Amino acid sequence: MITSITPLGEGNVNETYQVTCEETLFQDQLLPGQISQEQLLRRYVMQRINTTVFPRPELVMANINILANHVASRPLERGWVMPTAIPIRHSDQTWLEQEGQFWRMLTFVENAQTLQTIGSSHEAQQVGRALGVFHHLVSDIPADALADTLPGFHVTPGYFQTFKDGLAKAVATPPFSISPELEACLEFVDQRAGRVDVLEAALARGELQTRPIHGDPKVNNVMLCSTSGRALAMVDLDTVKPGLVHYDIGDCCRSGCNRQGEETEDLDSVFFDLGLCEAILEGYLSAAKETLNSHDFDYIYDAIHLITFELGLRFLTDHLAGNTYFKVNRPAHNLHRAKVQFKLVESIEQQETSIRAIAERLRP
Ligand code: GN1
Ligand code: MG
Repeated sequence: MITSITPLGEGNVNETYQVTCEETLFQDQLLPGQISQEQLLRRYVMQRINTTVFPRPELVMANINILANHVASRPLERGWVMPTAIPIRHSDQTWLEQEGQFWRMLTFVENAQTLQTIGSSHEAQQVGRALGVFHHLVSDIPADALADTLPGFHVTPGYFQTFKDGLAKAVATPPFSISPELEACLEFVDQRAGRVDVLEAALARGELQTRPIHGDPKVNNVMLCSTSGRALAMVDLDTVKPGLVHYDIGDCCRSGCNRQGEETEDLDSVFFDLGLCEAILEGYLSAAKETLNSHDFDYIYDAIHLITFELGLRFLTDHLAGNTYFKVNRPAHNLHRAKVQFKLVESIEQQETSIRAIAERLRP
């Protein structure tokens, strides 16, 4: 019996709910120590997939099932959990389409919590380690076994082209005026146009390879044990697909090293925290070092810089398009989000030498 359905998380794309069910278990189904009524409450994560963003949600579910089958066949790190999809009653199908809407239910990671921002280097280590464990775990899934659920997702030159097209369209659609705030953002982007293909060019030269990636390893997609603080799971598996692990490494640092968080109003206080960066990378490499080669280390700085710029560009593009992709709570929300990311980009650029030195120090 369902006892409650409440909104969950801070996602910008899907709609997420926590569903609590009271389940009657027979004596032989109880786990050791499970005796009270309270412990028979079971939680699930129910989501309505945003089909504008994910036009083929059945491929998203297929990828999640590939992960589930993959991890079922191997020993996992102590306590590590991979969320799995719950099939609908009397079927193998793990989603339900009703009135044109796409719903699915996932297992809930118990005794765990997420952080919105990182407060200590121990937390940073664990967030980095979570991504490392995840990459290590999926590193032997052939990249082409996974569907590309979002073609173009994290291919920065593609986002740059979409931005240019969107800007041209907005300019040609009256009434359009460029505020000084927008002007500054456009100039900022223009100055960095020559760097958008740094990772894709390395891929084309064969220095980097396509592998399974998480696609959205930001801080609040890592579940940490509520008692020990140890990383237990990476959630939000919708963007798992073939790609460059660099976008993941960069995104984890982008998100984790911004102590103010993506939604801060206080632009002046935004900076990239070098100490947290070192701890995230240390944690990451403690689990994933053997999946990386020497070229991979060469591009760590570029990855951090590029994904931060890319997210700013995506917010800016959505602002120009009238906020059709990311959920917003005010018309200029995406413009402000873009400015936060661009502030972070500036801080990353100012610390380029130090970030490169950290990557060198951690090279095996
Ligand atoms: C979106 O919906 P959410 O919050 O999990 C976005 C990510 C961005 C993130 C920024 C599919 O993720 O790429 O990094 O917002 N996901 C998609 O907060 O576009
Ligand atoms: Mg996400």
